[in-house]
Amino acid sequence: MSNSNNKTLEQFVLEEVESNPLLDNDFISIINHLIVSSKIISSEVRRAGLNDILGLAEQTNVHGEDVKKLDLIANDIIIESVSRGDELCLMGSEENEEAILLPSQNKKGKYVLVFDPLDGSSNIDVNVTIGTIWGLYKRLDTASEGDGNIHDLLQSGDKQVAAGYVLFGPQTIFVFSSGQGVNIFTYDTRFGEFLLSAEDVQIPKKSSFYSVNEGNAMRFSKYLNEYLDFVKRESSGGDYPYKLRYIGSAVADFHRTLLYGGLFMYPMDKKNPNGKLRLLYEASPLAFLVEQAGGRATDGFQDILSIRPDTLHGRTPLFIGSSENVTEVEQFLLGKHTRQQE
Ligand code: P6P
Repeated sequence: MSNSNNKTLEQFVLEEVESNPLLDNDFISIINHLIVSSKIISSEVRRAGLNDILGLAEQTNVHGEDVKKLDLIANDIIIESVSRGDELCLMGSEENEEAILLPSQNKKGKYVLVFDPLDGSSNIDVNVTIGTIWGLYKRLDTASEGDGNIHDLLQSGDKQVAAGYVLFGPQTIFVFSSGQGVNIFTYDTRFGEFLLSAEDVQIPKKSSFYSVNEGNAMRFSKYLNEYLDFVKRESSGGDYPYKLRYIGSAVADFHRTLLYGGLFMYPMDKKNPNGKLRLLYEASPLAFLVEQAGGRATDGFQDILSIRPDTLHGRTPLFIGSSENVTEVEQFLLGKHTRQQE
């Protein structure tokens, strides 16, 4: 991971397109739309306590979950921003039950965008880091010029052209990869620009952090609880016990895992056999990024990037992070863990 000075995200993307034949000017435009929406959402998030947009929007989303006002605002900002261009032919959002068509007057492009406009929304009212997660695909028939269809959205994560997230925390940062490594840009309010702050980020191969809501442990499988017991035991080598960190905002828990290493998981349990996180617009984009950084992401048994969503809002268990930490939990889940405590 190297730092760089004063290179803006726009300049960086221009260079990427020059070096990657799979990318084009439409890709540049889409990133620019996401930059604009991220700056506006950042402004709304930072003023949330002042302009009466905290609290529930007296609505529930397609999953019956209480929707915070900021969720809706962020959703509208992203849709409005990307709809200014003609690069997309369809969108999918956590906040919309159905796929989102572009305005009829727009020429339809060859990309489709999926996103969770504001992940971690249960933390909005208590000023904990939240963020936007997005994934970008080419439509299945790039020669088509009409609206996209649901099949253009329901693609496995390994088909992503690019993926990223924007974290609204102590800093506002824009993290993305177009398949050439993971890069981090920090928003400098002096210039109103995202500036490159870390290039080609690599996740540690192994680390002693684990991240899970242990409050659900009574609903976890026997094998997963054996893993949770294992990582809490003292070891002579000093690698254990692991340290538990859990924010309850997947995008923030993932970002810490990307930089410090270890394992973030939202497992299956007796009440939620597919876990809680959404495959298309949460797990797949994060899995794309972690693999670009040298890490792994699985549902416990298969790579996340190989799973094709059946529906727009389908859920998946998620085990994501350092390659050795993911493999370690996988061995327990498969009942194959034999190494005794050192
Ligand atoms: P729990 C936030 O609401 C979210 O969707 C994810 O960002 C987060 O990882 C998860 O839910 C937290 O869920 O059950 O631990 O509160």
